[in-house]
Order: sequence, then C-alpha cells, then structure tokens
Amino acid sequence: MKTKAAVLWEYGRPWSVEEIELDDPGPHEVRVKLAASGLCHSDDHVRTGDLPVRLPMVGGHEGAGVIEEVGSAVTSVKPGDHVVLAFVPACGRCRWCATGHSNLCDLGAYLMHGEEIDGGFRIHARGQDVSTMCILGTFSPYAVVHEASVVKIDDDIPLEKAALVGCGVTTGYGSAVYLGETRPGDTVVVAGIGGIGAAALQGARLAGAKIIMAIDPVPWKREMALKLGATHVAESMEAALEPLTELTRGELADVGILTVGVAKGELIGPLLALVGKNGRAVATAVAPYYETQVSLPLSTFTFFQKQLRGGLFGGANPRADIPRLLNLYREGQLLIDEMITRTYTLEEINQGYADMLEGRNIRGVIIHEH
Ligand code: CXF
Ligand code: ZN
Repeated sequence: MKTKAAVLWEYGRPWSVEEIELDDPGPHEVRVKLAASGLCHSDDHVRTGDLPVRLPMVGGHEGAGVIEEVGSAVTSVKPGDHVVLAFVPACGRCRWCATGHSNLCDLGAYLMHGEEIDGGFRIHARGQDVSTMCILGTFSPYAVVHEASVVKIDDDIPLEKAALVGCGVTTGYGSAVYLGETRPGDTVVVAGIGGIGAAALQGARLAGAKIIMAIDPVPWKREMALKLGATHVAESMEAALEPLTELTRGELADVGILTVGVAKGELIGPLLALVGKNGRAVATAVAPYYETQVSLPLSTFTFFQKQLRGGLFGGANPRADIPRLLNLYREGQLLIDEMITRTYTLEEINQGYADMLEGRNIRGVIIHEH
C-alpha cells in the first residue's frame, strides 16, 4: 500500500514526511493501523548521528494501534486486536525471555540492524529500501512489524495514551522499580524530567519511596514533577546535594536515575555523588554510541558499596508489564495524560522535536490521521 512516513535520509537533517510504499506483512508479521506515536529522544539521537543506524530510516518506536492484517503464520494476535508496539521485541523462547528478562531478548540484536527480523525491508521510498527505528517505524499511520514486537492490550484503553507505554513509561517505571529496586521508605533522585524521568518519578511513588527528588533546569518541568510524584525538586545535580543531605540526615539517595536527554560520561560522577551507602545509580539515558569515558569517584564507590547499572527498557518484561502499567493507568494510579504536553500531526514532527529540545515538552505525541 501507499502511505506516508517521516524518513531520515541523512544525519543532521530534519525528518522528511513523504510518500512511502509499505509491503504486505510476511508470514510472521502484522500490519498495524497506528493511532499515535510518542516523540522519544532516542529518535533524535539517531537524527544527530549519536546512534548510528542504516539510513534511510523511518523513525518512531513508541506507538499503539489496531491490527489490520496478519501474516499466514501469526497465531498470537488477530485483526481488530488493540496493541502496543514494544521497542524491544520478545520472542518468548530465548534464554533472556525464558528467565524473565525479555527486555534483553536476543531479537534485540535487530534494533539497530536495519533489516527486518525475517530479512529484507518492508518500506521503500525514492526507489530505495528503508529501515525502521527499532524494527517498528511508528512515524507513519501504518506499520508492518514482527508479531514479537506487539503486545495485545484491552480495547478500552485510549491508544494515544497506550503508545507511551511502548517505550517511555515502561522504561522510566522500570528504572525505578526493577533496576533501582526502590522499596517503601526509600529516597530516590531522578535527574532529567522528560518522558522517562516523569515515569521514573511515578515508579518511585508507586514503589512507596518517601523522598523523591526531581532534578531539572526547566522551572515548569519541576512544577509538573511535583504533580507526578516528586516530593522535592532541584535545578541541577550539584544543587540537589545540600537539600538531599539535610532531608536524609546525610544518608543520601538509595536510588539515583539518570534520565537526561543526552547522557554523558561526565554526568555519572555527579549522579553517584547523590547516591549513598548500598545505593543504586541507574544509567537509563541514551549516550552517543562511542562515549566511553566515565567520571567515577572510585574510593567512595567502593567504600560505600555503591552500584552503577545500565538499563534497557527499565529491565521490564513487555508482555507482563505493558498490561500491568495500563491497569495502573486505568485505576488512576499511573498518570499518562499528564505526561503528554502537546500533540502534533505527522507533518509537524520537526516542530515537535524542536519543542522537546527547547524544554517545552515532557512528551510530545503525533496523532495519526488516516
Ligand atoms: C533506545 C535505546 C537504544 C536503542 C534505541 C532505542 N531506547 C528507547 O528509547
Ligand atoms: Zn524511546
């Protein structure tokens, strides 16, 4: 079929919204009519060249929609099913899926590979084969994806809200709950209040943290953080140290989560400085691919038995956690509506990313027109 998509042809250039040819689903694939796509910073990491991928590429990895057509071998979903597209597929069979670590599914090797899981390309434009971000490509009203990438959800959940659970909400929540291992009464610090940070604050709140400090230089984001679960705010990691010391009688944070737009090695030292004895520092934010140097005050790291953890998709299991989080949303415990600052048409995508980079959005969302 012919449809349209936001395509990246060259690093550093804006997204180009143009006509594409979308193939029918292969045996293990499905076509999804997408309702919405979140504007996650990771697509901008690709646009700037921080994350090298095969270009041209249709962006977008945070979407939800309705299954329109399924391939001949698909058994897990059917036309009419409502689904969230998970940015990491879950095969259900590999060692990681089988041991409750589906976020590390071996099919994740395809995230930055270029070709589809079953080989080849489903999108063509200007006579060329086109890759898809995270083997999804949600910056289009339609996507053909592998059945391992879709998670069925209940029909009553608004799809434009559910979209955020395909990356940001789950990643942030899991960073606090699974990777940070937040427990009732803990102190949690979240550095950077975008989509991931806003969800990390809520994960900390839902896990029963007592002190939740949100750090962001943008004043209205600090205000928003207080509505989502933060109990205290600070402008920077440096400015957070004194109030955090006082609030915790010098114990500092049990959990520190880095959720800034662009991670840098030099941010790890300041993050660890906010984490106390036996504390966990979680590096969730995406860094430029070739970033290798990290500042790490080694003596206190050792003497205070701190831990530094990386994290993909919040350490979550998409097939279990996406429905779980949407249940919390339905009950009013997980606030997703409040995370969506503004909606855009697909044609407005570059404005959406400019708003994100200027600190005007927690999450921008494209609402697809059909
Ligand atoms: C990223 C993680 C690194 C690969 C691209 C997607 N995750 C979510 O935004
Ligand atoms: Zn993302």
